Amino acid sequence: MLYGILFSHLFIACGEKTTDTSSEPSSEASTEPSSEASTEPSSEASTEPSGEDTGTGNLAVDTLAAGDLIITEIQKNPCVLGDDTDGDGNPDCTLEDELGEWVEVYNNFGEEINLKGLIVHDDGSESEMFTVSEDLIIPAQGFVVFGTNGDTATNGGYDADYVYTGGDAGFKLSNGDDEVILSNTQGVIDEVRYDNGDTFPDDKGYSLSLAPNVLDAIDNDTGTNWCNAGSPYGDGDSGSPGEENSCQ
Ligand SMILES: [Ca+2]
Ligand SMILES: [Ca+2]
Ligand SMILES: [Ca+2]
Ligand SMILES: [Ca+2]
Repeated sequence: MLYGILFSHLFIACGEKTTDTSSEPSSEASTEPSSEASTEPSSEASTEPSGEDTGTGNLAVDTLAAGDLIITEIQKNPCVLGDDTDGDGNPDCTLEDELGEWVEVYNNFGEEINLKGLIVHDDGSESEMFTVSEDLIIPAQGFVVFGTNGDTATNGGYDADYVYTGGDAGFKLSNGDDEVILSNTQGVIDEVRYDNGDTFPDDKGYSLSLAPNVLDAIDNDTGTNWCNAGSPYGDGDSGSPGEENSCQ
């Protein structure tokens, strides 16, 4: 092999086969790139003007403006009540808080959206955030569930559409007061700032649920528009991850 290459180089170097070798590659070079160049860019260019299309038929997250997504449910204090193991007369949580947290978001835009690039964060330190790093389709008038743990055996028994454990995902839902903020490069799409039970519900094992008749990114700023979830899921907590809310 090496000898062959050396040999052909020698030939070229000696000028023996200059006409032969120069004619062959040049004809290949002249036909191939030109045909590729003529077809590829034009097809790409024709899809691009359809705007923020992600190439898969769904609109990109940067298309969204304030109110186009709505935070509808926040499981800040998952619990799954079990036996009274510490003997204080009250049943104890059997689910580790940080393994069972999740947030539900509703697509109010009217068209399917690819949420890749959505930034989910709070008002605190920069570590309390994550960016959706892969394609994540939210249907029109549909939901996605962001979960801290995708294992249904240890997360309280719900299906996460996107798991934010690991990487830059230090995102936690305080059991007191905290914020959930959805942003793209244009700004904030929706935010909810829940308090420590002053106006928002505050019961362990029940997700904070936006009343189903209040599907609005402004109205979800008001604590009294939220309720304790009215139906059980998974291992026994109450909530409706991925489905329309109900109130207790
Ligand atoms: Ca928590
Ligand atoms: Ca937080
Ligand atoms: Ca809001
Ligand atoms: Ca729900």
